[in-house]
Amino acid sequence: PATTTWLDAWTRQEGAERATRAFVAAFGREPDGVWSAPGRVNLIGEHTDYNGGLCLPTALPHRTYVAFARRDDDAVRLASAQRPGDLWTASLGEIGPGTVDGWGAYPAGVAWALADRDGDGDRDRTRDGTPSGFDAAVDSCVPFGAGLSSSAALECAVAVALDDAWGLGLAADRRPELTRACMRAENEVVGAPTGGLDQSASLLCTPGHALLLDFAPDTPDDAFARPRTFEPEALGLTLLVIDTRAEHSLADGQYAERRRTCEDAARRLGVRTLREITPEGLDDALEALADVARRRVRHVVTEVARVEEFVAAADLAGSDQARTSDERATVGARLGALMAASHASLRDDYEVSCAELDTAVEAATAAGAVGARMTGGGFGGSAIALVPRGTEQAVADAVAQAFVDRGHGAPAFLLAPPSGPADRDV
Ligand code: GAF
Repeated sequence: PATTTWLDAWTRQEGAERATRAFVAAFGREPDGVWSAPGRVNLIGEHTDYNGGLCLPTALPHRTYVAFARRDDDAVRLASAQRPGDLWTASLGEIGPGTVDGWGAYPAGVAWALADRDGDGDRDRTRDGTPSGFDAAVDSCVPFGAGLSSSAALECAVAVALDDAWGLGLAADRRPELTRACMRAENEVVGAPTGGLDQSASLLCTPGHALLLDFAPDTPDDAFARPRTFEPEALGLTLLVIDTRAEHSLADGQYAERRRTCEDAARRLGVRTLREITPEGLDDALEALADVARRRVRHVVTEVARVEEFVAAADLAGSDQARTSDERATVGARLGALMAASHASLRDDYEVSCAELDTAVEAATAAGAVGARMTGGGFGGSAIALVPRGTEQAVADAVAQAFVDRGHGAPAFLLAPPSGPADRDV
């Protein structure tokens, strides 16, 4: 029989204490403070960010905690509770594209990007003068490699720490600039060609809401991210996350290949991004494309439309129009149907699902979920399911049993009430 493992989020206090302990053990002094940032799930809008499309993430209660202290010199020293005794070191001046690797490239890349905000290659001056080096120790309850943005959580926690340490003032009211720095770290220093969903979610989500992100190229910063109603509990539903524990990596060639196919198709169609293709214009666009590109483009265009429909249905959930239990059930069923359609499109047209993700979605749905889908980049990682409140354990048990029956390794489960963004803890 299957055992069902729940991955609980730490309290903010517990996370801060753990990171502080790791800091003291590694550096023999107290940190200046602790900053943290959440992982995310994406409710719908997958592989749309780098196509100028829409995404709808929520932040997890699971966070990465960074205990941090400035240094008087240029050194960057990083410790992780997951790798006791192992220090990652570099000097600030040597960090840049192609010069660092390993896990430290994520935090170091953020420091590089924040020290070069104008992009001219010279270090920008901060309020306190030249950016200083720093010591940082990391601990996290965001599961690694689970498609829940553990990398972005690390980048964004370091970004808000550096924002304070270097007196940049971006976290207060210019968070999209922090988002761009974290994206540059990931794209240019780590070398993963990701699209910005994860860093935006970790820096911009607000508790109790989903975040509607608009990646259309000319979107101004003040229209880029809008909090939207997402109250599954008002519909008698709970968001369940299923970490399949199937290996997932974004630096491998598949993600980059999908992105390249979309960019080539956009060029062929004479548009800046696939966002410009409307559902009405889709058939004409598909005629101009060969088989594989045709399916990839069909996914992107239909997925953007599904985000719009999902947002409209989720808005209804909070309105007077969904007062009776029948009306609420109709809205829940609509959200679920859109999730199911998104999964089918990612599986069949975009080809980024895998056996474990399909098992998770099928088993959750068979056990009563109103809808389920893979979330994040795919090729392993996590799925999400909207399940009737009170059935979380039963659905999780059924999914765990299906994994045993189909010979997959054991999955793990998380509860994911929409939570808060990157911030200072102590
Ligand atoms: C990964 C990437 F990092 C995001 O940018 C996004 O493209 C996602 O896959 C797919 O929607 O999480």
